[in-house]
Amino acid sequence: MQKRFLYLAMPALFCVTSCAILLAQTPESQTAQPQVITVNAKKYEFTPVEIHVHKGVRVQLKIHSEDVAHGAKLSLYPEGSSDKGTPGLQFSDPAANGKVEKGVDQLLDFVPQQTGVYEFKCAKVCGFGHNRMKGKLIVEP
Ligand SMILES: [Cu+2]
Repeated sequence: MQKRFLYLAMPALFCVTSCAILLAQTPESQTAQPQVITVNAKKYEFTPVEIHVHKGVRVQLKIHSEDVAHGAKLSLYPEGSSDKGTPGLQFSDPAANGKVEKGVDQLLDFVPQQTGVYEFKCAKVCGFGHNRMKGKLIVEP
């Protein structure tokens, strides 16, 4: 009888313990609700072309291409910034910035650390107007 109880109790105890450990380990930045913004990209514009976010609030930009493959590459430093030390935008996956995969929405996940205007431009040569395909991310206090 006691053995049977152990067979039942041990897996349950294991479940409860591992769940508690997982919950305790999740950093606050992952549990905090990010500001999710969808940006539509088509030849040769981003909509919206101007994005307003707040310093310290995690942002998820979803870049959706409507025609050919586009993507966004965000400048890591605000316009006019001479300090090239710590980036003003802190990406969870820096490699995602400017990475374009055909048919897949690009996800840029970051926390703005510094106020200012950050330019973003199309990260994939998409035609004659590619060089003027740009937008602005404005980080407010
Ligand atoms: Cu382009």
